[in-house]
Amino acid sequence: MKKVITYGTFDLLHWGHINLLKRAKEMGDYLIVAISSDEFNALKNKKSYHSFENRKMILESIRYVDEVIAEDNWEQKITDVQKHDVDVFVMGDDWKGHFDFLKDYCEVVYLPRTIGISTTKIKKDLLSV
Ligand code: C2G
Repeated sequence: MKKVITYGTFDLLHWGHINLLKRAKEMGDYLIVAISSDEFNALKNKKSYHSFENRKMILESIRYVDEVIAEDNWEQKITDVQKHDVDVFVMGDDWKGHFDFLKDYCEVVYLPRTIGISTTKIKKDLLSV
């Protein structure tokens, strides 16, 4: 079984996230999503609208997602890849190059981001309604 992993906050889930999750799942048979905890979001200078528990519940309901784990820090990726026997690490290409150190442990793939949508854009657009 080919296992894929990806990481993110996935707040205010939108079609750009779904495009990423769909393509990530198509790269294997089993997709793990490591979702940023509220505390880790603070480290990323992000404040989620939905709590970790609710973002986790939403992600677990998506047909492409097989397992959701917590992302608590920047350092856990190598351990995650080894512990979960991951074959492919996938991220949107806004992260291109940032995680190349994982190439010693698994395949690393950066997928084109979906243009025209982001959680930040949603928040901004709603403010101007
Ligand atoms: N994404 C995308 N297209 C968009 C928006 C997001 O492909 N229009 C992708 C991002 O590239 C990322 C994933 O969806 O791979 C999740 O995006 P975020 O929730 O913004 O995650 P981020 O804050 O980038 O956290 O350790 C890695 C970090 O946790 C990534």
